[in-house]
Amino acid sequence: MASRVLNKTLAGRVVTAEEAASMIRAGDTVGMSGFTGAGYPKAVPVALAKRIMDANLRGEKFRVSVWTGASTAPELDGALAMVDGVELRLPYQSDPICRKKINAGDMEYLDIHLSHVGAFVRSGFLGKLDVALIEVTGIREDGALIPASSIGNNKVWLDYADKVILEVNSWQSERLEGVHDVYQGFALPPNRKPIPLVSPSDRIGTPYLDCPLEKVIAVVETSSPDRNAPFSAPDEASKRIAGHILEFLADEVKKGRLPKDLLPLQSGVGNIANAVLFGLQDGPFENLTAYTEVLQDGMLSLISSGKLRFASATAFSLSPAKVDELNAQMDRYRDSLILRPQEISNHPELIRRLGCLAMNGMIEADIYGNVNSTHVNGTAIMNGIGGSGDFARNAYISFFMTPSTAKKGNVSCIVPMVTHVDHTEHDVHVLVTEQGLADLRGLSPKQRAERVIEQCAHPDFRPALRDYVRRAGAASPGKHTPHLLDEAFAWHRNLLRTGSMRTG
Ligand code: 0RQ
Repeated sequence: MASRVLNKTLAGRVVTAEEAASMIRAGDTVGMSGFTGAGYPKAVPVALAKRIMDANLRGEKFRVSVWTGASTAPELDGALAMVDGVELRLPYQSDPICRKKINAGDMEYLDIHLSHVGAFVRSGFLGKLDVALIEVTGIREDGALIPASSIGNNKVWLDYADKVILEVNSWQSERLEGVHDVYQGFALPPNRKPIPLVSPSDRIGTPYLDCPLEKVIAVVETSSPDRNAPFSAPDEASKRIAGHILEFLADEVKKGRLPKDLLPLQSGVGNIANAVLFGLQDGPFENLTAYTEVLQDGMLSLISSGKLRFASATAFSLSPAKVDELNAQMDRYRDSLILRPQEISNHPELIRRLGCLAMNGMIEADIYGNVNSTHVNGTAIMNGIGGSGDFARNAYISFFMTPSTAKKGNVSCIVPMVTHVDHTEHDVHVLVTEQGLADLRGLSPKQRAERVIEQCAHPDFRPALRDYVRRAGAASPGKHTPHLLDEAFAWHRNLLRTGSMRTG
């Protein structure tokens, strides 16, 4: 296969993954590409993990700090965590080995809003970036980089790293060229200007990433697929959650509070998000748009059926079958989608301006509407906040969704007080479980408690929650948000002790 490194200078810097990995030093901070398992480097992290393992065997400590766009894959997060090679990780991960190391206290983890990462690096808040390790689809003759299946933080890594290593992955479709839109106008206060985007389809940048050639120390050629998981059909609870949301949206349109074609959709990843997208497929809404982080199978299906007019994101997260379909029909899809840097896909200014409808998963919510998206029982991280905070705080309507129970029905996902707060009662407009939907807009805390329990809690846990509210209302010293603090946490203590929130 012909090389995709068309620039002559960079063609002279092609090396093996092992040679490239040898250019990364112990203690370096490495900004890697990758967002929800798309567009992450696939060869150098594995070679680096091998190098770290060899160093460990010699009794030497060798760790790096890893910054990415969001979650990556076993070849990156898994491989490096397995050899204890990661000192600090940011901003979002969902890797089981990483999770274990973080929760064991063996890896530092900075769980920050996805939109903040670029700005924090530009401002110098996170310290120095030594190396950028970026997967691209190809390098043009003029040295311009054709981005891959995600953009994430690649621009900021390329701008701020001292040295750059490029992985040119021939598995990525060459027809991705032209899909991306890389905004060039980032600035720090007091020089920031309005970002000129008023519709999800606006192009405000260039199709390529750029990087001074002298910074590129190595180019590695690869040919490996993204971590594309096969698609699993939505389960019954997810379908019911989707049904409640679609009914609610139709009612908002009827009341004149949403236009007929709704507002730009943001949708998280996973079973429930997919179920909502599938529901939209059969629903009454036409001419939809999406302004979101991730384009999953359901989004592409909505585009191909003509329901979704345009989708803007920073990454794909597709099943192998959908990747094939996308690549085969890229010319058709190209006019209907854009991938942007995550500083733009998740920008609060733009989310607020567009009036996104934000739909994200959660671990638990409390009766007053505070949401925990990240921690199991208050201390152990699951994944991270990801982009949910960027969207929830700034959305036109912010939905949080979960099955009403977890762990075979032993754990209520509606509790008196969440053990960790990612989204406060002020940012949460609508809670949805398979039991029903609680519209919390315009309600006081006590009114919210009643609605959340009656609409969202599982019937098995409703009596205990009602009892809690009644007794808290009587005994709580403050009557605005009544609580019995010891008892609120007894729910979680029971879970720690017995693995269940059920009493008796
Ligand atoms: O654990 O698999 O070990 O049993 O949490 O739960 O039901 O499979 O749900 O995959 O949709 O994830 C909030 C984690 C939900 C996700 C979260 C346990 C449950 C299971 C997963 P097991 P499910 P999902 C877009 C926006 C934050 C980031 C975000 C998430 C596991 O949606 O990470 O929104 N969100 N980003 O058993 C104890 C409870 C539990 C519980 C669930 N109450 N107590 N365990 N679990 N509820 C994407 C990006 O930003 C990139």
